[in-house]
Amino acid sequence: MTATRPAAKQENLTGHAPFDVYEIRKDFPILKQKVRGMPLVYLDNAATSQKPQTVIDSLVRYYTAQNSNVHRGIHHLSEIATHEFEGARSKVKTLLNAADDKEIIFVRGTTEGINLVANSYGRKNIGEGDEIIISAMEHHSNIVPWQMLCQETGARLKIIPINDDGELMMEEYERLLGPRTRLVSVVHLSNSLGTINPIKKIVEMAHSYGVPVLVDGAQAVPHTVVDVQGLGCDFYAFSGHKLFGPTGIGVLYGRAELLDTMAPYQSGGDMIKSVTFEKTTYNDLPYKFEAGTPDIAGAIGLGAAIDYVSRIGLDCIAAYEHKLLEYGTAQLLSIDGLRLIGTAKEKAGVLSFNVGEIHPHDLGTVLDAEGIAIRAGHHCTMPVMDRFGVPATARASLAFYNTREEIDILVKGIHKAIEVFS
Ligand code: C6P
Repeated sequence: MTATRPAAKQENLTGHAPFDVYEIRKDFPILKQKVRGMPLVYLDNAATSQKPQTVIDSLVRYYTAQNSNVHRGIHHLSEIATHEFEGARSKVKTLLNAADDKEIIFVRGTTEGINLVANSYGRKNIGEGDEIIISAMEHHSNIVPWQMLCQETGARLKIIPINDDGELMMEEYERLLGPRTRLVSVVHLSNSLGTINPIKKIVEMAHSYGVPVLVDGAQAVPHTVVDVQGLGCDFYAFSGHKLFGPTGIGVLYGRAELLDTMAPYQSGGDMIKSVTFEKTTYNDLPYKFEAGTPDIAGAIGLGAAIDYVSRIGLDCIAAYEHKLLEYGTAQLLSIDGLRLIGTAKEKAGVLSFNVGEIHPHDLGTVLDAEGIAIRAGHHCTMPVMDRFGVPATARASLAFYNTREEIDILVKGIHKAIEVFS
């Protein structure tokens, strides 16, 4: 967008190189677009984020000069593709601070990562009368796989409730943990409330009962520093497309010790060592869980996205976004009749709100006419909507390329919607 650049354009946020949002924006070609004749204001980053030129270039380079299947050929191109693909795995390992590359499994996204654990770990270790703990702020992809497992096995789902600010009620969690608990699966950063959950504490409490923990990191990985060893979690899932990478690629981190005990989720090529009609021997980690030709270009693009955010620094990104969230919160709360949903003390860049009696879809339509992209709906968290007694919210979700000027444009757009509907 062509926002006027404030005099003090550079901010030194964490001791990294000065963070210049206007320079950063130049790396994202889509942000230069006009939408409905207006400069695009993209505030739907929780749904999917935009891609820097380096990610786009990595895909073009792969398909132009490197395209080949991985782990199969002995020819030159296959060696290059395999090297790049496995290089991307190492970048994910470093990003998450996993102990070993073999703990990084490429999947389609967070949804597939959770389904993998439910189907493989779940089917083996969870039975009739056992309990799985999730929370009231989960995305449907961290509810439905467990419901299906419960239906199949006779296990029961237990829900950690949330308070009026959208924070987990930790004393209730403590009450739910017990000898029947077999797994805890919680979101790190809520996509509809912005709440950042105390994962380290959640893991410590579960582990005191010998219970493993899966973390849905779909929204956390693009906006915070994640250290799976520091958190102590057993599984951690995220999606490449929310981390400024391509769609169709994601990651399931799993502790090798647990992954080794689990059966393959899908079967076919690449996940085997040997096959006869009598017997098949499975491959080692991580290939045991990667049946068929993977999304090679997607993984390479994800690697490029990791390089990009690492150069800026995820701590720097988190600090910038936090300031933007504070600014956005203050601006939105200055609007008469606006109700912010999700006011946790520990919060990241998600602004979910309702304005008077205006339906979020109507609000979204007025904003769209101004070139502003937000999401309106239940955000695949219908139980959160029920908890707060609303059918839907309007949601502006931030990324490090968003600016204060864009927040101001959003606020102007909301005022326009109020005029239209009053
Ligand atoms: N949330 C949103 O607009 P996939 O679709 O597999 O990449 O990610 C699923 C998912 C899981 N957990 C959380 C916390 C999420 O936010 C999402 C995706 C998008 O909020 C699309 S519904």
